[in-house]
Amino acid sequence: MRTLLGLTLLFLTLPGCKKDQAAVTPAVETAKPAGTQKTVVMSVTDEGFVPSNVTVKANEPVTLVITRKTEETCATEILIDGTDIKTALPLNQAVEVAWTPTKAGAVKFGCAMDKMIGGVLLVE
Ligand SMILES: [Cu+2]
Repeated sequence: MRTLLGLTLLFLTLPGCKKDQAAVTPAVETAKPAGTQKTVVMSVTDEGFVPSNVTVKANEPVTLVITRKTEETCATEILIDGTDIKTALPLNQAVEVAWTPTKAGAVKFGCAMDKMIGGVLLVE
C-alpha cells in the first residue's frame, strides 16, 4: 500500500512532462481553432505541399489551412480529385479549404497541372 502511494506521488509530481509535450506538439495541434472541426495545417514550400500525405476520416468535415510560402512553385492553387474544389493559394496567406470526404480511399490533391505538385489525402 505504501509503495503504491509512493508510486502515485512519483507520477503526479514527475517534472518535465508538460515541457516535453509542448516541445513535440506539431503545428497541426497548436494552430487548431476553436470548434470541433478537424483542421490540417499545410504549407507550400519548394518541396511542395508539406505535409503531402494526410489521413482524414470519411464523413468528417476537415479544413485544410494552407499557406503558400514560396514563389518557386507552380502550386499557386489547390485542386482535390473528385471534387469541385479549386482554391487559389496567395503567397503568405493562410487559406481555408473545407472538405468532407464521403468514402474511404486515397484522394489526390495538388496543383492545377494534373497535381504534379501535390499529395494524397488518405480517407479512412
Ligand atoms: Cu504544377
